[in-house]
Amino acid sequence: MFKLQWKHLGLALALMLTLLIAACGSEEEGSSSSAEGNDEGSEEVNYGEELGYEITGIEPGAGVVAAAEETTETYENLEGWEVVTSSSGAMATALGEAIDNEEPIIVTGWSPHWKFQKYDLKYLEDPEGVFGEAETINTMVRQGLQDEKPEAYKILDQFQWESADIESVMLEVSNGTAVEEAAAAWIEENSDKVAEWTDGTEAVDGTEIELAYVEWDTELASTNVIGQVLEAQGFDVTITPLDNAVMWQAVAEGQADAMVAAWLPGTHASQFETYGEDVEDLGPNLEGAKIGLVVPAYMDIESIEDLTPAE
Ligand code: PBE
Repeated sequence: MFKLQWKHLGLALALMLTLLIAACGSEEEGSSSSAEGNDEGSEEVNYGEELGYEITGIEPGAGVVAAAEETTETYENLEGWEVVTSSSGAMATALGEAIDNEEPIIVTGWSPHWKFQKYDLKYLEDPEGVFGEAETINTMVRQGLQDEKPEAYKILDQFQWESADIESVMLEVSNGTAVEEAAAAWIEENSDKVAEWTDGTEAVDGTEIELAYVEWDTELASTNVIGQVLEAQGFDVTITPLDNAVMWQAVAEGQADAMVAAWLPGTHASQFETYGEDVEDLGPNLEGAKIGLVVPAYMDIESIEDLTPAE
């Protein structure tokens, strides 16, 4: 009696499984054939299904992740979508793998970044403006730095470069060069620019300077470059990688002397609101920065609004 029941159950389960596999198989076929046949317009491509309704994020503390999470609430068509956080490195690996296989992927992206030099990518249009407009990357120093370490203050104040500069350092690093080496090479090749940063300052003898940063590709490059420039002027420089909010807090509370990683007005708006009054804003060290959702150019989609909600 028992045996018989089990047997029936086994049969029923096997049947269900077969049906399920068949259903999944036909669904997959359906979605891939619509992805290939793009003559019917981008609405036909259900990337959401292929992506499991997931956006590939970076570190949880990043402003671009917070903004991406906001898009899933602002855009009705992103109902059921999720931003999966990891690290900037993991995002870059996932992007590279997707591109190698010509698969779809949506990442939380930003410029300047080497990925735009290495791959053919595009920002998805953001008609609701969740990611904001062009941004600047500003230098923030602790209060009292000007009085206590005027030479460092002046160099940090004069530090300013272009997207092409930082991208060339980042590209080297992404190709496997140690960041210290890439920074040193850039400094050597750009002595005119560096001379403008140190203009009017005198060398010091071992004054300690603590720079805070986050291990984003941009910040790794900029912090190493300005750190080495300070070192060449006689400073004893320590660079400390922290979480985004902790980086802001460290400068606000004076544990760190400075950071060159404040993305404003949008990306770090909430950190600026919390800590802005306790730091000194030395203004942009780079203009024309941007954040948003980034996809490979081969994806048949132009706007965040083209994505379809999870079923
Ligand atoms: N980023 C790089 C940071 C700022 C610098 C865009 C990943 C962020 O989203 O907070």
